[in-house]
Amino acid sequence: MAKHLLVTGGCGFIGSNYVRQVLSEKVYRVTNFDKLTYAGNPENLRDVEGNPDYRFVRGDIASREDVERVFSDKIDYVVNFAAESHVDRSILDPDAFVMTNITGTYRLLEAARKAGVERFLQISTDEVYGSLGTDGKFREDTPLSPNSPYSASKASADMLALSYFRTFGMAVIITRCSNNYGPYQFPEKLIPLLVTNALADKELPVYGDGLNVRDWIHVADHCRGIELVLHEGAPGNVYNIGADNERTNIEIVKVILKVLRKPESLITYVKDRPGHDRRYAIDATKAKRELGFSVTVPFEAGIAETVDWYVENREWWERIKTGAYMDYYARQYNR
Ligand code: NAD
Ligand code: TDX
Repeated sequence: MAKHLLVTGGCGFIGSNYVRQVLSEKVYRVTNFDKLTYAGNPENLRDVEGNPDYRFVRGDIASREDVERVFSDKIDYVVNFAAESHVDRSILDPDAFVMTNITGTYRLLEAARKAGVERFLQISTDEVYGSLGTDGKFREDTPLSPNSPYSASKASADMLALSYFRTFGMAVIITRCSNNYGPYQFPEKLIPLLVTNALADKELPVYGDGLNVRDWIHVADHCRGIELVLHEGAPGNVYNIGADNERTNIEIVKVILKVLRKPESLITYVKDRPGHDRRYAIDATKAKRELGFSVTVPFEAGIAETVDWYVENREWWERIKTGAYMDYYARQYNR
């Protein structure tokens, strides 16, 4: 009998890429449990809807009843992607971040403990480590020092998850990945925002001096890392995932303008994000040494292919960018 994998937040960016990848490579029964917030888009998985091994259940991870309902079926593995994921929104209104990222993770952990699942993988982020100066990288033993309501809520979820290993012996594992890029990313995040604005000849907003550094990985490599950690990772452990690919934001802007053959005059420096972390860099040595993790997508090829995806899927992002949520958000940020 195929194992039953519960993926939460599978209609979002990384979750939808992961569901598509595992359905094409593995024999699982996959349940995608998603609230369908502004960031959850059923279009992202339209192509797998007819797959007999796939089912969608709409529900909120922070609702005890919704979670109990989904756990009434036997579940072997949980991969928790469901989250409020955008730092700028957490600055405007942290409420949903606390509800989903902390309470929601707690509700899932509790249901998974009662159900006796084999493995529970919490998808965390490098942002829980805070901000780096010019040298060094985040290792798994770097102290947590989150700076935004988003990263503080993710760090809280990590602490809860580890407590379920230490207290109850549940097989909880955590991944902390660097910034992802690729198809189906909501166009509020830097790369899809830049690409879609440039395609519409709109300004490209760059926060502060544009010299903040992010460490970029293609979403397909992140998803392969998650699958590896889910099966090979040691319970109670944290694994960093990254591609050793640090870039300043302004470098990213220039690469995208070059690929699209658009003028640098579109670049507009805007007011900085409050509490803006200066630099992230992930040391993924542990996952490489212990699990044989490696990346397969070189940045130059990955970014060109990603830009092409947005060029070819204009309808997908135009529908989002003309929707109510984007209007609200755009008003706050004057875009
Ligand atoms: P996303 O915002 O694109 O998708 C989040 C998904 O979760 C959406 O489908 C949304 O509907 C769903 N969701 C939100 N609240 C929910 C709730 N209460 N109950 C059920 N479903 C809910 O996010 P993403 O970029 O795909 O990120 C996925 C995960 O990966 C998050 O946990 C995030 O913290 C983590 N992460 C993201 C990145 C990145 O670069 N995007 C990097 C590292 C880690
Ligand atoms: O318009 C913009 N202009 C700009 O200069 C936006 C949206 C962002 N930025 C800067 C801020 C950051 O330095 O670009 C960088 C990347 O910003 P985001 O895309 O908002 O990502 P970040 O804040 O780094 O967080 C992301 O990576 C870690 C994801 O959103 C998180 O979910 C993940 O945990």
